[in-house]
Amino acid sequence: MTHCILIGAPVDCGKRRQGCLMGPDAYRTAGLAEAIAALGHTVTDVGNLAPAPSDVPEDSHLHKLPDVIGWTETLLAAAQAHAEDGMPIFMGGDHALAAGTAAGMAAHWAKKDRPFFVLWLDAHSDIHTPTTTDSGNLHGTPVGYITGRDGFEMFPPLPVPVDPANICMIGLRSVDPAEHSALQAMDIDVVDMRMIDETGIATPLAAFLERIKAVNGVLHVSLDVDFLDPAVAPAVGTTVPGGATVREGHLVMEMLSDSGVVASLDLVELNPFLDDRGKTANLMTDLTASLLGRRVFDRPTRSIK
Ligand code: 4U7
Ligand code: MN
Ligand code: MN
Ligand code: MN
Repeated sequence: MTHCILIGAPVDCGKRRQGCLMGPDAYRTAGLAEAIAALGHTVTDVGNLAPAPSDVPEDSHLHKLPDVIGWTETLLAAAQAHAEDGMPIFMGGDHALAAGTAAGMAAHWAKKDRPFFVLWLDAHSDIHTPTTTDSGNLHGTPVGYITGRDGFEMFPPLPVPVDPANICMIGLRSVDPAEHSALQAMDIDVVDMRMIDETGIATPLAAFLERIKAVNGVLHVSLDVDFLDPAVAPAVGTTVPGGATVREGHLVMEMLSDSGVVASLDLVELNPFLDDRGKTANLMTDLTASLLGRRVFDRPTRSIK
């Protein structure tokens, strides 16, 4: 039994297309809390947070920089405050929020002397810095921030960097040249769609989970809607064809559930304005239920002679 803490983070400043601010309420409408409670867990919804005020001036290239910085400050604090009580589930909001959530969780687990890992489920690597981003959209930079890359001097000081060797990215199929160089230099575990096609998604994920278990580590999962194929998850601004299937998504979540290492979760980039009769919000809710133990059968279901 897990105590789940639902935290609304209606962050909508990490990119130009608006709508992610409705994300937390779409998860509430889809029945996220009820789905988790039905699995025997306890759930508290703490409501929606708001960004801290920021003195940093607007930037001509970086979209809504002061807002992103304010949210980072709020979520750094919220993650550390709630991590003590159970499993924080951050209902986004765009992916800019993960700068605060993942860095806050890293700070919490550093105090407990537990090795900290991040699983990044995304079409994109989000490892830009304010200096390398061409779009100026800061939802493409949270991995840059949490790994302590240069260029984030105007952001809240990073409490503790995440070791790039402890990050695994699965689902990649849109990586900018500057991100490509950074990934190669940084020793991040990268599983692109081709590798998923060739080996299946379970093989690289199992290897990563074994590494975490071997050192008694804990895992923060950051699930971007665009990890999934846009045909099954249309409610996202940054659609990239050729994404994970519904079953690949569930398999990842079921394996994460079995591993017992997941400490916290981001649900990001859901834009309910672009959804098709709640289909994406429902799928993200079902995936979260799989992560928290929903099963059709306990394995093995039967033995074949
Ligand atoms: B998301 C992009 F150029 N790399 O920097 C950029 F392709 O959180 C996309 O993964 C970033 O959705 C996508 O703007 C951020 C682009
Ligand atoms: Mn992302
Ligand atoms: Mn993405
Ligand atoms: Mn770069």
